[in-house]
Formats: sequence, C-alpha cells, structure tokens
Amino acid sequence: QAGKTESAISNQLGVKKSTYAGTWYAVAKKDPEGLFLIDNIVANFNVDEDGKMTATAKGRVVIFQTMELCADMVGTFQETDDPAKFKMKYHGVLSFLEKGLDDHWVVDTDYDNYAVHYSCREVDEDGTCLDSYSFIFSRDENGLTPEIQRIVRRRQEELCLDRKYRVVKHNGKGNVTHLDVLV
Ligand code: AZE
Repeated sequence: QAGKTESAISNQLGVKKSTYAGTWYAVAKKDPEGLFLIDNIVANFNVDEDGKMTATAKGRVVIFQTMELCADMVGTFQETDDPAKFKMKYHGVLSFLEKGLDDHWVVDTDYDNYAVHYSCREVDEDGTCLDSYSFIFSRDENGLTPEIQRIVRRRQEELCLDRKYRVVKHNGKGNVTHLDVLV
C-alpha cells in the first residue's frame, strides 16, 4: 500500500526558496504510472527578484516506445497554504514532450546536501494517494553520505514508499530496456 493521506505528510517545513535554489541531482526516484524521466536527471531551481520560483529539469526519456532523447523540461511554481507544498506547471521545451500540473512537495531538505520531493497525481476518496512520484535529490551527483541516507530512508518510510525507489544513474548512456519505460 503506497498510499498515505496528505495531512499525514504535511510538515509545515517553510522552504527558503533562495536557499533551495540551484542544482539538484536526482539520485533515486519512485516512478508514477506511464512515461517518466529515466536517468541522468538534473533539476535547476531559480528564484527571481519577485520571489517567483521556476525550474528546469533534464533527463533521459524514451518516447514512442523507441525514441530515446534528453527531455528538456521547464516548470513554474505557485505557492499553496502549506509552505513546503507548491503547484508545479510544467511542459517540455519540445512541444511533444509531456505537460501537466503536479503537486511539488519538499518533504525534507537541509539545503546543502539532500532534498526529498514528493508528488501525488491522483488522490483516492479516502485521501490516500493512487499515483505518486518522488525524487531524492542530492547537491552532489555522486550521491549521499551514509548519515544522510539514513535520514532519507526514514522519510521514504514515512511516505510509505520505502522499497519503491530506484537508483538514478548519472553516467551518460545506459542501455534502454523495456523495464525502464514500462512501470
Ligand atoms: C522536477 C523538478 C524540476 C522541474 C520539473 C520536474 C519534473 C519533470 C517531469 C518531466 C517528465 C517528462 C516526461 C517526458 C516524456 C520534478 C524534476 C519540470 C515530471 C515524462
């Protein structure tokens, strides 16, 4: 059961956007249903003078079953009542890439080393989540220290998503298999 009610996750972590800004490497992810970023996922957050947060994300995707490319995505963030939760409107720089409006939750971060992100795309009647994705971000593309891995693992358990994550490789090109795209 991967579901968890939203109120149970809420942490009221006040995200300091300007401190959160900069480059984050995805080191692990939990996939949603359907097409998704595969590996080499790098996000870049930016905050402008008015405090508006935007981000770009790059990552390898496979579209039309066979076509492998580096997706170049852009997102803009709207604030919500929960200071750690945003609405992210996003689209691909190339118009045939995905677009959408997703939750974007910063579940936990120390700003300098790690961030735990969570997004629920579909909520059941009882408030549990039916379709979610989540990224573990690191400032260092080589990964997280054992100490921080322990913190992250605790957060993954709290999200009821432990054991649902895969490591995200940062290696140029891996072989694309069906397992990469069919989740
Ligand atoms: C995220 C954070 C930074 C900004 C963006 C992010 C999400 C991007 C996607 C992209 C999906 C692309 C697909 C293409 C075929 C959360 C990494 C935009 C969800 C499936």
